[in-house]
Amino acid sequence: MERTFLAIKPDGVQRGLVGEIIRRFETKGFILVGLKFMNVSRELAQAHYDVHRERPFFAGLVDFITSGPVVAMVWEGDGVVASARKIIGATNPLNSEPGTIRGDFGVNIGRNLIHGSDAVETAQREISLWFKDHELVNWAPDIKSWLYE
Ligand code: D4T
Repeated sequence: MERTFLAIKPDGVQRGLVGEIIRRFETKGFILVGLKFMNVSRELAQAHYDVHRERPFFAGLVDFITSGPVVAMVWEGDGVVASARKIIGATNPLNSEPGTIRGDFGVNIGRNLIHGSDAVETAQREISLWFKDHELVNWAPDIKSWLYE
């Protein structure tokens, strides 16, 4: 089944939004398969944001993601990559719809609370960058037949 990588950024952690953010994916019906609370090394931050290496905001992005602990997660479910991006909202919280995480809790593009993989291939790359195989839990919740036909 499809998987995505999500990370609650240091602003989400500092603002006490960890439970609120996780709740949104959990109650939607996605399945948590990986979770860790961690400080991010500059090496990992640079690898994660490699596509933005030439962008003017790259250095600030690396400084920010390494500035405090983050919650790194892997979630599973049909269509979870695109659906999680909808739950998260547009990159700039000022443009994010109310009801999305960024729309409800953010006001600044440099403090947009959470990262979510933007495509299935990106998710695979990010999951293997952030998690070792043995850190992912393969399980099926007992309620799965009430989530999927
Ligand atoms: P992430 O990758 O954090 O989930 O964000 P998005 O996928 O929604 O957006 P992105 O990759 O284009 O940007 C990554 C990260 O950089 C910050 N950013 C972005 C910024 O500070 N200034 C900018 O002008 C842009 C475009 C916000 C998210």
